[in-house]
Amino acid sequence: MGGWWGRLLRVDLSRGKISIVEIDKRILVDFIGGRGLAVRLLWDLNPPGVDPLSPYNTLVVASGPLSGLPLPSSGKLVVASKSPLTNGYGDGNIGSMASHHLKRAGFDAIVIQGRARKPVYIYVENEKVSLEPAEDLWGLDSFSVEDKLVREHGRNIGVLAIGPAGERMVRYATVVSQKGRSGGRPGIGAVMGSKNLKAIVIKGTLQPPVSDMESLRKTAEEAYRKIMEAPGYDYWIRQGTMATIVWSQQNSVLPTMNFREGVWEEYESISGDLMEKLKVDRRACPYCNMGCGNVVRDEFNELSELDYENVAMLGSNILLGDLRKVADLNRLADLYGLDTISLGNSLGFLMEASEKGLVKERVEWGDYKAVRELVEDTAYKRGLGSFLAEGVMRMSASLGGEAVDFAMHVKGLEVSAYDCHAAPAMALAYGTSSIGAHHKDAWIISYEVKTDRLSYSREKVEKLISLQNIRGGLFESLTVCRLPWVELGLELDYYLRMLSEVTGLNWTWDMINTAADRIYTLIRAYWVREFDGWSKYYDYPPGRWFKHPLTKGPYKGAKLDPVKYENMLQEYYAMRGWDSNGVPKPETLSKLGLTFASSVLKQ
Ligand code: PTT
Ligand code: SF4
Repeated sequence: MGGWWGRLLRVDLSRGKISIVEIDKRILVDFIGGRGLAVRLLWDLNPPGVDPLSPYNTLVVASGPLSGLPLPSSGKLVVASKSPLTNGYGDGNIGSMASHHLKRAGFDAIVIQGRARKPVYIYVENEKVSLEPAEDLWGLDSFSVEDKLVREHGRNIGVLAIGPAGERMVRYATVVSQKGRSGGRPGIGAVMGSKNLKAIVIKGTLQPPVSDMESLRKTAEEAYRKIMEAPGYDYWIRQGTMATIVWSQQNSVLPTMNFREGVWEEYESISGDLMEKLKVDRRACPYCNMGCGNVVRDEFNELSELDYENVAMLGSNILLGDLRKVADLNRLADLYGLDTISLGNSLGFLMEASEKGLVKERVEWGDYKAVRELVEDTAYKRGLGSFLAEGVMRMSASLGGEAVDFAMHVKGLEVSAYDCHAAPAMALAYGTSSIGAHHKDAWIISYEVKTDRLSYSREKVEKLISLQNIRGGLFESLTVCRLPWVELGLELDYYLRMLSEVTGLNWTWDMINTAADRIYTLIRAYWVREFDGWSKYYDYPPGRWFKHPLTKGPYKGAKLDPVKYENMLQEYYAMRGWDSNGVPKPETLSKLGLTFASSVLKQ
């Protein structure tokens, strides 16, 4: 069978022990790879209730069956662990040569446990694996680390690294690669830091196993061509995700003033059109012919790679209407290894708390100079930065009272850049996402704006689950970029074909949907296992969207209805086979081959 090596690289940093272990191919078929494989490994290897920042937490770096092969946008990988931000399952997806090299080194995933006594990095060259001293790298920003490692090992490597924020275990520290790709929003960079692990360097030269190379080559050629011939291709190449600023403004979902509003009069000051004028280069993840990395010159003439989420969260959400300044904050976030979405939320929360007199410090909306210092202080956990480094759930808990309502998070993960006052299905998508309030599992907002926008219909719940299965299940397990499908309409059947040609198995949509259900349900079981007193209220979006109506724009007066939201949530649970508290039922676990989770959930 092609697609998987059936081998994991295990590294115990406490003992300095490195081993290669076989993994049952049945598990690989059932969980596909990436996120699916990661949650299965975390379930097995992590002791229940483990402290995410302790040596006993496991960090997984996982590829998928299409990784390492020249297929459309296949150069991504998943980093996953128990999250120090949410205390539940956490992962992120990074476009990096590390994906190519991991697969070509002969491994499906790397599993890292323990804590090194002194800073180290892991060096993998096919089967030759070593722990290398990293005292001279500790303290460096994520760009300089990569530069240094490239000087040491040559250009033909993949690097995953942390910056100062990961070292100091900021709860939303990320893993960074290639100076502008960053993943692991729920603090996967902090987990690396807690292990004294500064970087992972991978060089792989093997040919991944493929069942039918000739057919695969033809399918890939056809798919690449389809992408380039898509009507939206030229516009995508110009703007990439930055086109979403205007779209969000038009649809009243642009996060503004800590998600108080969904429109902003100054949106043109951060728009995709303006970005085009500042654009000096375009970058792409490996194997991608859609290259959406928009590189601009920032306030200090430095290069910064912009995406919608970064610009909305560090622009409209904190009322900073100057794209070069926003680009500077974005570059700092990459250098330090801070998630821009959680950072933008934490800053917005602080500004609102300051405006309301809930903190003694004064931080004005849009005050670039103050924010710039605060970003650095957050990465280094200095002064007010130590407060920001905790994320909005903990910041609001320490202030108490009304602050809890305007802390924009679900399960501790800050909300990504779509306002939901007038978008009930998107609110449910955040509520039931597998890592907290992230849009990656279901960007249902694009469907919602085209249908009966304010309804809480059953169709929306069905659509949500099908999107979660494709985006959060299929793409996160294949570890392939979803944007050729989302943005340019590449038919999903191409992925089915490629998966069949690589593995030699006859994949059907039934098999994919069952695997996706299995993955989603095991992730839910993992959350329930880790939370004493789990309840459905963890699946509720922030209080603001229920209590504070929009005061501007086409949806002025809109807010969510708690009774209708609860009905929608119950419909969602019923469709997934979970009980009225969102806990998977024993028969659902059994149907999905997850009976091993049953006894744990019963406890
Ligand atoms: C992703 C989240 C996103 S989603 C964005 S912008 W987006 C932010 N990017 C950050 C960044 O940059 N620097 C930083 N310091 N923090 C950042 N936080 C935010 O992280 C990203 C692209 C994008 S750009 C999107 S939508 C798609 N996401 C995919 C996904 O999740 N899965 C998948 N199979 N394909 C995807 N394709 C697209 O990839 P997280 P990347 Mg990212 C700089 O990491 O944790 O998953 O959160 O990975 O390689 O940068 O590509 O408008
Ligand atoms: Fe990377 Fe963009 Fe290509 Fe996706 S579309 S693989 S995010 S460059």
